[in-house]
Amino acid sequence: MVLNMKKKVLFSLILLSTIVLIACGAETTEDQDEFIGAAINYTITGIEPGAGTTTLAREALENYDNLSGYELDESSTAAMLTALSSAYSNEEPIVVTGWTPHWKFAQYDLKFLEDPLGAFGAAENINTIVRQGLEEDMPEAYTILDRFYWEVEDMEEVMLMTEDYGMSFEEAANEWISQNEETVEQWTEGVGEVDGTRIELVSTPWDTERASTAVVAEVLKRQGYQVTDTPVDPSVMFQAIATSDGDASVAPWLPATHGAFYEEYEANIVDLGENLQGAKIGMVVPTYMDIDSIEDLEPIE
Ligand code: PBE
Repeated sequence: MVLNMKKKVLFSLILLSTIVLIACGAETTEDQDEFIGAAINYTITGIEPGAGTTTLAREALENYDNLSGYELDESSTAAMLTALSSAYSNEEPIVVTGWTPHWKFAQYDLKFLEDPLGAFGAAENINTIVRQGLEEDMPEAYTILDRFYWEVEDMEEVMLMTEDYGMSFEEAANEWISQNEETVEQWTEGVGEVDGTRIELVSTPWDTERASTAVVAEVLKRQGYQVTDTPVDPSVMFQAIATSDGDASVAPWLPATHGAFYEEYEANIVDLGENLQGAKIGMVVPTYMDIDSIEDLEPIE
């Protein structure tokens, strides 16, 4: 009798686990999509309201039919990274606005969602812009700024030194310069020294631009310039260069990220072209999520 009871329990357990297994196996990708939209509360975790990425994310929510009614949580890069970290450690779904170069791609397994409407552009460059008249007023600085060009890996090295070794951006820039003298020599070759001429760099507050601006600032200092750096919102950065409040910026992300600001001020700035190629922005998710495209996010019922 007792044995019989045990058998019954065992049988029920096997039956139950079989049902559970079948149910799980039957879950299609589509079911998971439906789960994702609701699970993220139909909310994309965004960054600063003034970021170019935010402008494009707002447009994406308007242009993708399936995202109608979704919200963009505009807060800060730090808040986005905190949300990403906690979702990631719990393997919970999350969709953030993200970009590369950035350490989050080294820290976590992440992927950009495909963007069939091109809401976030394709490959981005980072450009150097200067105020009108800089070439005549500060030819030495102009030449260095015009020549300044580096690779994604270079920028990542500087950012990594600040992340992993707790260096300031100034320290990291100096260290990078001492390890890359030949590259720096290409920017400064034949350029005369100046005697304390003031130059005002304008930048944005993200690590990518803190890294590039710190390197350019150090190179200009070694040439004899007295350099100031003012990090501001992207729109203010373009405005400052257009009105000659600032002299130069190595921070514009183009053609998409800061495209709208660029167009507004294009007539009154001098564009010296790319200083880095191979940047990218978009909607980013952990690779454990079973969606590949922005269009896979299910519409609100
Ligand atoms: N970012 C990093 C900035 C530019 C650099 C992509 C977050 C933005 O304006 O969106």
